[in-house]
Amino acid sequence: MSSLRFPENFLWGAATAAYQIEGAARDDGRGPSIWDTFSRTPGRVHQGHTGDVACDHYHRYAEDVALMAELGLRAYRFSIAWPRIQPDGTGPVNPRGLDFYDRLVDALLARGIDPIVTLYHWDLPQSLGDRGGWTNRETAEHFATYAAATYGRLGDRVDVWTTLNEPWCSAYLGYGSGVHAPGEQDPAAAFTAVHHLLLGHGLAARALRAAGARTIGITLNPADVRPADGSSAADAAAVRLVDGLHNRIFLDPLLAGGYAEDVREHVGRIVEPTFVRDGDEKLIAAPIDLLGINYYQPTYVAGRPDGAGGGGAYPGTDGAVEFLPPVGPLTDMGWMVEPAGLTRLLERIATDYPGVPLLITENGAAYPDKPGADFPGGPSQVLDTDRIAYLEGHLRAAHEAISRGVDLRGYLVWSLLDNFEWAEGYRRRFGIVHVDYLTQRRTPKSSARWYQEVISRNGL
Ligand code: IFM
Repeated sequence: MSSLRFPENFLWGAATAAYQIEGAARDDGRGPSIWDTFSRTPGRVHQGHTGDVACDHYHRYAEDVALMAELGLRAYRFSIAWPRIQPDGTGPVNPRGLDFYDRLVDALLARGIDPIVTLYHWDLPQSLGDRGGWTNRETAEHFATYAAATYGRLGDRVDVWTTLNEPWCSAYLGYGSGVHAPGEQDPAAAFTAVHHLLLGHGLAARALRAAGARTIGITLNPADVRPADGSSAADAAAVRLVDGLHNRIFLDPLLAGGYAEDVREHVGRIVEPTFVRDGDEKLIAAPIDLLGINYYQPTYVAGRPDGAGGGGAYPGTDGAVEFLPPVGPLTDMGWMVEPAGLTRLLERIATDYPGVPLLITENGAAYPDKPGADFPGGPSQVLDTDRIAYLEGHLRAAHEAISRGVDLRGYLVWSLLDNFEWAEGYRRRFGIVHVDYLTQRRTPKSSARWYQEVISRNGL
C-alpha cells in the first residue's frame, strides 16, 4: 500500500474516560455517580463488573503518562469525573478532586503532551440522577457551574475544553433503551434529555467562554447512515428519519441555529416539547471552535412498514425502519469494519456544517487480544494485527477526507488502555495497551508500537 503523510501539526493522541479507567471510586471525597449505581444493579453490567478499581489510573497516572510519552503521543483526551469535583453535583467544590486533575495535567505538560478535557463522559453525580438527571433542566445549569469551577483550576494550562461526550448515548441509551445508566426506558425522557444535554453544552460553553477558554467544543458520535438499497425511495426516507434522530437533532441546534422541522415533528409525536424554551436554541448555537467526531461503524437501514425499528435508542422508528444486522468481518463488539464510512461522515459534516474544524476524538476496535504464550512472564507480546488493520484502514479513510478538503485537525485512538466498556464490563478490550486487571500490569500491544511509528513518521 502507498505511504501517506498527514498535515504538519496533525494532532496524534489517545483517549480515555474517567469512569472507565480511574478506579478509586471512593478516594479523596469522590461522590457516587449514576454509573456506580447502575453497575451495582444486578443484571445491568456483564458479570456485575464495576469501575471501582478499573485500571487504577487514579493512582498510576504517572506511569500511564510515561507510557504515553514513550509512545510519542502529542495529545491525551481524558474526562473529568464531575463527582470528584462536586460530590453531590452542586455546592462546594472538593479541592482534592481537582488536585488529581491538576497533577495529571502537570504530568502531561511536563512530557509535552497536550491535555484535551472532556467535562462529561457519562458519570453524572448520583444526587443529580436522583432528581431526574438529564430530564431535569436544572442539571444543565449545574453542569455549567461545575464546568466553570473546573476551568477555574485548570484553565491556565488546558487549552482544549469539550463539554459532552456522545450526548446521543447519554440520552438514548440512558433514558430510551436503558442499556446505559440510569437505565430508563422512556422515549419522552430520552428526547427531554437530548435537549437538556444540548442546553448544558450551551450553558457550559458560555461559562467557559466568559472565563477565557480559547478552544471550546463538543464530541458527538454521528452515524454514517446508509440505505440498504441506494435506489429505493423507502430506504432513503428511512435514512432521513434515522439521520434526523441520530445526527441532525444534535448538529442542527449546535451548528445551524436550531432543530429541523422534520425532527421537531417526529419528537412532537412522542412528547410535547415544552422543554425547549425561548432562547435555548440561540444559546446552544453559539459558535464553537472544534467538533469532536467519534466513529466506529456505519448504520444500514431499510424503509419497511413492518420494520422493528431501533427500539428505545431510536424512538418512533418501529413500523418504519429496519436496522440491518452488521455484516462481517466484525469486531469483538459485533461492529462492522467499514473505514469508508469515516470518510463519508467527515465529508458530509464538513459540507453540511462548514466552518468548524473537526477532530477525530475516538476511533478504534475491541478484539479479544490473546496474549502470546510467553505472557505474562518474559518479554510480553500481544499481537493484535486485527486492530492494526482496523486503525490503518481508518487512518487512510481520514487521510482521504483531508485530501477531499475536510479540515481535520487530528486523530485520537480509542483507547490508550483496555478499560471498563460500560455494560460490557471488562470483557471488551479496546486498548492499544493491554491491562492485566489482576496485576494492573500494562503491556503495549503491537498496535501501540505500530501507532508509535505512525506518529513518528506523521503518516503511514
Ligand atoms: O468506550 C466507549 C467510549 O466511552 C465512548 N465511545 C465509544 C467507546 C467504545 O464503545
